[in-house]
Amino acid sequence: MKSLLACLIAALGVVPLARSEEPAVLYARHCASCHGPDRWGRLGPALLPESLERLRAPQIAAVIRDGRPATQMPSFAGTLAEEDFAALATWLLRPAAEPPQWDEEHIRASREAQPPRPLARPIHEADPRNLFVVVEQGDHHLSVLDGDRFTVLARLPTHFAVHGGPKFSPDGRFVYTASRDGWVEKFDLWALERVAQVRVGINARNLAVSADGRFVAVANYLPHTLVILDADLEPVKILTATSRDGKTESRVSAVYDAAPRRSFVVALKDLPQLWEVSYDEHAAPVYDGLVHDYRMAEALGRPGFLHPRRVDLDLVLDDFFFDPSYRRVLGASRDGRAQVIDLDVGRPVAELALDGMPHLGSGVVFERQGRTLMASTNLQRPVLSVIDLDDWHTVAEVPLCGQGFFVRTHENSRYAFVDGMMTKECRDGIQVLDKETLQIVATLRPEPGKTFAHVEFTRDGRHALASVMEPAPDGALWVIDTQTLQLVRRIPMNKPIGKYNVANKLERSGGTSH
Ligand code: DHE
Repeated sequence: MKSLLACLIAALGVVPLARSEEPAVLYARHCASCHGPDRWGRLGPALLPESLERLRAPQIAAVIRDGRPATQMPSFAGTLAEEDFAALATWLLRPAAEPPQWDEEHIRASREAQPPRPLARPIHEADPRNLFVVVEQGDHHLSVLDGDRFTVLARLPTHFAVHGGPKFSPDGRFVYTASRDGWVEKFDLWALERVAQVRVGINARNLAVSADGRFVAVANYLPHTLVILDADLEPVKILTATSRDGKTESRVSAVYDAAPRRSFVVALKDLPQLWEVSYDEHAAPVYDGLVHDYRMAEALGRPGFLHPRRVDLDLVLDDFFFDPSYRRVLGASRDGRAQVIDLDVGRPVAELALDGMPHLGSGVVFERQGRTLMASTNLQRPVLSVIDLDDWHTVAEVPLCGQGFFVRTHENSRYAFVDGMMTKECRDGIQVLDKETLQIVATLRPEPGKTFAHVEFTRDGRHALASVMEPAPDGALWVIDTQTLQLVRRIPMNKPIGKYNVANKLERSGGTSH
């Protein structure tokens, strides 16, 4: 199977320079391996009028020529001729041969499930709360790793290009993944096997599992839906993301579980709104500014349950961070503004002084000198911003070697780890922040020249794992001793990307994503 590598090779001009061929031929040669032969999306997003509606041909041409910062979209300048950019852009705005459709019938028809084995305990000896699942993008596998012995218990095949964090059931036995081509899979970490799968869309973003374990919500770019499944991946409800008047649709950027609120919070890509969808049967009515909504909800007798409450914003925010109470959402827009939204009052309550493009989604929380702070990287500026969560002021901007991407810490560690995986200069080194002095005190660079990124701690915070994101045989996980900062073990893997510890996620450690 061709991969992102094929795109990069094409971008680097390893294939012969193509000049003024038919756009369809150019697409098949340079774009299809990432965006799919049918333009329905694979590792890259769908490229169809339905998903590109906000972009005009010159803007699309510019993205093809220059690439997109902080994504895996490379620049094709030097590979394609100037006239090819415009021709391809115009061609991409034409309808696809096969119209993209994925409704409830398709979803139901794609579902396969088997009852989990009746086990009293896991079939392995590892601590089930200290397991890691590791997404290996090289050959599309999920590795299950014993977080005490650092041994691989199983490698389970997944669908193409799992993206974003897999999410655990509240008891930690099951893990759910979403792949970019719309497949959701459920794996049993006790029996070490897949137990269910369903395709919920053509181009999916991520998923969230409700804190009570009853629902799995999946955000789709295409179609423009939030799909709510039950724990066995049966569809329960499909919500199309529309404006209040129903006239404008939006791609759904991401969905998060706001456990203390018993709701999903949903980011939209094309509308200045966020949604809150309660999974509490006794949720208060959703007034939402719509009289008929309210009356209908009252008539149904379950006024707020699985019903979107729309929160109006001043701008489109699609990268989110939640404060520990989940009452406040910190959101960033693509054009570099950041705001605090109070979900209880349903509006923005503060602006954040964060120039550039803060990567709030990868932020972490930690305590320092009696204050609760959050730290976020910035996709445009080489700084780590540290913000006081009580009054939103910026405590420090810690200079980094280049723009940071992921940041991680743990309650039991004095350090936070910041990678620079999207930069040329710093992609092979992880910088270590002393959370007390707010100074960078070390850079870990075990394999110079190879991307080294995405840290996750063990349950006790004593060790951390980080990826050498290279295909086999060069890819690996390194185990870091978080007291001495020594690299103590190398575990070979095939382009490992993210890794996720069961207990840290379920116990909502402030040092990691949830
Ligand atoms: Fe991600 C999480 C969006 C590109 C690896 N990424 C997320 C989440 C979102 C997001 C909204 C949070 C969802 C969650 O965890 O439930 N990612 C985006 C983009 O918009 C972007 C920039 C463009 C795109 O292609 O979609 C993007 N992401 C990438 C990559 O190129 C990465 C490095 C490699 C890949 O897998 O495609 C990548 N994203 C990740 C990882 C997480 C993630 C490893 C989970 C982080 C975590 O620790 O929780």
